[in-house]
Amino acid sequence: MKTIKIAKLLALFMIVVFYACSSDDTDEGGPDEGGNTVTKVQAAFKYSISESNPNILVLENTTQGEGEYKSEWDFGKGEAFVVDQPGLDMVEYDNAGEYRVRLIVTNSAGFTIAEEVIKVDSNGICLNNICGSDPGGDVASLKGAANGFAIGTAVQAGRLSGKYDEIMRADFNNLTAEYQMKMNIMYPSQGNYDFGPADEIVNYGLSNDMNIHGHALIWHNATPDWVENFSGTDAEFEAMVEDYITTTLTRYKGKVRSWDVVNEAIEDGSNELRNSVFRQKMGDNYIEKCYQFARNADPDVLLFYNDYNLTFDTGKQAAMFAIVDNLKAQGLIDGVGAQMHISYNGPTKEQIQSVVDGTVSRGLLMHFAELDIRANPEGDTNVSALSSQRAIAQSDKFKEVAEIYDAIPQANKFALTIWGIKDDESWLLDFWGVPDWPLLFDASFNPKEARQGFLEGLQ
Ligand code: 9MR
Repeated sequence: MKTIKIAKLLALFMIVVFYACSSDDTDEGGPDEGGNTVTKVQAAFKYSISESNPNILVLENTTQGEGEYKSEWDFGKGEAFVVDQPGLDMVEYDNAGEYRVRLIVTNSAGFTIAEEVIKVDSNGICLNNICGSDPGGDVASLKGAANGFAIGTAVQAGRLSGKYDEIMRADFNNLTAEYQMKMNIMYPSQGNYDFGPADEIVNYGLSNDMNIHGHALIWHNATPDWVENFSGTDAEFEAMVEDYITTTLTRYKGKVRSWDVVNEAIEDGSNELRNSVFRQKMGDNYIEKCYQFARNADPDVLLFYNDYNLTFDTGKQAAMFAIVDNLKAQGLIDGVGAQMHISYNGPTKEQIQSVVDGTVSRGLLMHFAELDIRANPEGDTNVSALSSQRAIAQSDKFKEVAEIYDAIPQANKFALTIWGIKDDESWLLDFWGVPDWPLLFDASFNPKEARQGFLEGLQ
């Protein structure tokens, strides 16, 4: 079993190749000694993790340029630059931390830089920058079993200690605030931001080597009253939204890895854009405006569009991809969040796969967000406990979802997020008003069969 796992992991290391992003200085080039115009050479490199040693980064200089130029590496360790050698360069990272790897290419016109940040943990270089995974090892933890993607949970600032803390540190490496990073909480009255609970969550996550997924900047269901009843002009409204997005993203720059910028913009039934206050005041293109504000505020943060019922509702899925394609054409989106509020008996595997396929074919990151699996979707009010039959069916569905996610190409993997820790605190209980047990842990924090199924699906 373990041999198979290791072989699978090695295969994975071979396919995962990362392309460094490039930047250059402002110099546009100039004449060489012969009077010919020389242009700068654009630095470019790929990297992968060594098949034989997870602490070794394998670098390939893929720069292509005319004439004389020099390539030098900065491995991000605070050491002198190293001149690039023909063939692959190997560099070992033995200490946990974050390293900025840069390739600097210089000619007579100036220099350009390609760079990539890598993360290292006790298991070596983190695949896809997701630390805490050790899929080749004997894994009992969810995050440890996941191949190059994060396992997330929804979290609240009041639930960061005791058993919550114990479970989160053991199983999860990605956090989404369940409600405290939404506009009604972070911007309760005009001109007064309150980032207290959000800060607690972000700081907790960062001090435990977890990624933070910001959720959700613009959502019609978490818009404060003062915004719903905004008293200024439309131009003032838009300036206020820009200030809100800019202030929030600037505060969490380098801390929050990704944001749901607009959440659930599609109207139920019609699949038209919801007529939210944002649309009314900023116009039909309010979505792209919000993503542009986010991109401007933090060009490095990953931007997602997040919505529900994208699996079985093909009309809604098409409407979502239309929004996403428009954003993508302008370079304003990095990923799709498909909320997975599902049931033990549906949607089908094929329906779930369809949203994956659409996302992968567009070259975007896939987030399975907000996963919970209803065990009582019939709404039976007479059931008082989760039957063993339903527990198994639910566990099988968790396993299926994990398997579907695990099979996504590495370059499109991001995170699979469970919407809460324990059954009795799921939002679904209030929402449907019937008994249910939709999560991985029971009311006493005991792992359920669902957790076992999910773990097996990841392995
Ligand atoms: O589960 C969340 C609940 O605790 C909050 O009170 C509510 C309002 O902020 O949001 C719930 O989460 C929602 C998520 O943010 C977006 N998709 C639907 C989720 C359930 O309503």
